Amino acid sequence: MANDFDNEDTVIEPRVAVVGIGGAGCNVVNSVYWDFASADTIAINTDRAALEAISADKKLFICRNVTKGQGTGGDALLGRRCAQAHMDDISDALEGHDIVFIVAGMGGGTGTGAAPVVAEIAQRMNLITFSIAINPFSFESARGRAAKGGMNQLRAVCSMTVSVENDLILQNRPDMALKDAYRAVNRSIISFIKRQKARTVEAFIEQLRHLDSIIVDPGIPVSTRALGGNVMTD
Ligand SMILES: Nc1nc2c(ncn2[C@@H]2O[C@H](COP(=O)(O)OP(=O)(O)OP(=O)(O)O)[C@@H](O)[C@H]2O)c(=O)[nH]1
Ligand SMILES: [Mg+2]
Repeated sequence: MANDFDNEDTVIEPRVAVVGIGGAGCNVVNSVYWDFASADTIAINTDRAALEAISADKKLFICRNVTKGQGTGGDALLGRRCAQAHMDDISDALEGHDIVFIVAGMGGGTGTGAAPVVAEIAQRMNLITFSIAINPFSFESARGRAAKGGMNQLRAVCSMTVSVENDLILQNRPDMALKDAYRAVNRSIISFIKRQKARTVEAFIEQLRHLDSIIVDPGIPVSTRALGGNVMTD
């Protein structure tokens, strides 16, 4: 049976999700939501009010029986437990996507604790997963050690993890207000996501185009979500 790629007009669009975790991650997702339409946005937080204040295609309030909905107060173990208590909701939200960008600020409790859990779920679902970890300003010295721990955990589960330094923005503009500094860093994260998304989508489509020339063992499942159909395996 000929596959869909015999027809050059076939449109293949892998589905992309940007997942923000905790305050910083959700702020980035909010900007992505208003900035470009070609990615689904998923916001995850233990803080109900913060989640309500932002826009996203899907919001996951992860606090069931763990916090009172007011964040973790910087407790990364609590953030991890919250994500673990909602693993099914997280995989349901990721379902149907092919490429995922996970964004979280390190040093607080939710992003630091929950982002590695989300990255692990995405990897287990065989999604192409990028993690973007925002390192706190060095003046937030108490958060440095927790941030390092979160970053190491993220790297251990997701090889495509990049770190973004909040500090860098203040090197050129030391008197910038914190709010503006956050915005500037978030803008550069969004540019990175756009560029990386374009590259990854292109590579993804190219690989799918050549699927018919790849010998696949019968019985080995091949992800064909983006095809919207089945690929023959013999
Ligand atoms: N670039 C950027 N950094 C941010 C932003 N908001 C917070 N941060 C940084 O991210 C770190 C973690 O903060 P949050 O994301 O608010 O923490 P959280 O994950 O919500 O954790 P808890 O509130 O403790 O549960 C902070 O120490 C800041 O340095 C933002 O909008 N942009
Ligand atoms: Mg928070």
